[in-house]
Amino acid sequence: MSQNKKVALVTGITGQDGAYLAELLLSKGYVVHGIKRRSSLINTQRIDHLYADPHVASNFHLHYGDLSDSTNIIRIIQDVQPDEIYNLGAMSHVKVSFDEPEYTAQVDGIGTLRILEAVRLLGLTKKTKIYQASTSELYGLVQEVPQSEKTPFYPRSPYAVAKMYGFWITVNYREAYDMFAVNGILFNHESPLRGETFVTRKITRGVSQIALGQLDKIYLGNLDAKRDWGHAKDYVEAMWLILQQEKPEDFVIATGITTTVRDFIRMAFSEVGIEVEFSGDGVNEVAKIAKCNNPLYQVAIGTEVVAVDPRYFRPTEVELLIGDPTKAKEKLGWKLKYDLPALVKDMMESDVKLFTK
Ligand code: NDP
Ligand code: GDR
Repeated sequence: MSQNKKVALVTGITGQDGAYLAELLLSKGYVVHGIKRRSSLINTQRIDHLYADPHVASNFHLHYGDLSDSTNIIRIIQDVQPDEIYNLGAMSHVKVSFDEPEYTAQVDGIGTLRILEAVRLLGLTKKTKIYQASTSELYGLVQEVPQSEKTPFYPRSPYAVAKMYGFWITVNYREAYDMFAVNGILFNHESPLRGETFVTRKITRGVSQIALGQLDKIYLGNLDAKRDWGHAKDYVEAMWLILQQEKPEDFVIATGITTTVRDFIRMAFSEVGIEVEFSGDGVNEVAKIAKCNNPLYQVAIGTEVVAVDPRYFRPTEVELLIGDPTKAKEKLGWKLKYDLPALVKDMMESDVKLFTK
């Protein structure tokens, strides 16, 4: 029976996007293979429920692997013979990439080449379609707004530079070997499954804990940074749509709306009935409780709940991202189900529940 089903291989399956994408592909009847890294503690929390469901269990398989290991990648692709590969695996933290630049280049840059070259060497260029997880970080220092498929790149971190290699090697293999290899240039997307050190999740976790009396303050970096935030569930749908096109093409996936980190904080507090007031200049800035409209939470007016800590500043920052999703809407028929308020609500509900337990 499984011979008639499409087979997908997902790198980064244990991450935020890997988990949502695996769920989506299983719901569409795919056989899904994922590559996970060996770790000293179990790292499959985001996908454990996919094993638990007996209806999908036989369609879901995990392989140990690492994007820094060519032979391992070749062997897995040879065994799996995928129709579609989603290359989501990456050292995905921009700030950490300044601490681990060489490793980031190995995994995010050369890792992409390893996938493409494995498909080519194994003679799968006509069978296997490849999705590369490219990023709005490629735009870096603002060249134009909103940013579209035509906007020039100016990467601002070792992460973005590594992803720039990933982007162009994907384009090059498409042109050189006539492969269906494409980039989704995805702007920031978040969810209750977002890693805890990315700013949105750090905020929703922190705000939930403050409301519940478990934490005094959140320390953050650049509150002026502006991001185009969407929901990861909507964005994995776009990944799938990009691989279902007749012609291999790159697409920007974004909401088209940008918001500061400071306003995201306001929105998160507002979800638990708390108003905050900011004062200071971005370096010495703090936020204090101005109003609490929710009797469930005992937070005193005037309490300082957010402070800036320069340790979270980046040596070179990306100040403004705002994407133009016109091409994706027109050609893919891609539609957003979540706007920013719905995203913040989803994340806050999930984190309040998490910490209430
Ligand atoms: P996560 O950080 O949540 O997940 C990254 C995944 O990559 C994890 O499964 C991680 O494994 C895995 N990984 C890390 N290093 C390696 C390695 N050496 N070999 C194999 N796998 C590895 O990221 P997201 O899910 O948010 O993002 C998915 C992809 O999309 C990434 O490539 C990211 O750079 C890119 N992207 C993300 C955007 C976003 O806003 N979320 C926007 C644009 C692009 P482990 O669980 O063991 O750490
Ligand atoms: P980003 O996401 O760098 O855009 O990369 P992140 O959430 O880390 O930062 C967004 C903005 O918030 C500012 N910021 C802070 N960031 C973090 N992590 N922690 C803080 O305390 C903090 N305070 C302020 C940052 O300076 C930045 O301007 C994400 C990742 O998912 C990438 O893999 C992906 O490619 C891009 O999104 C699109």
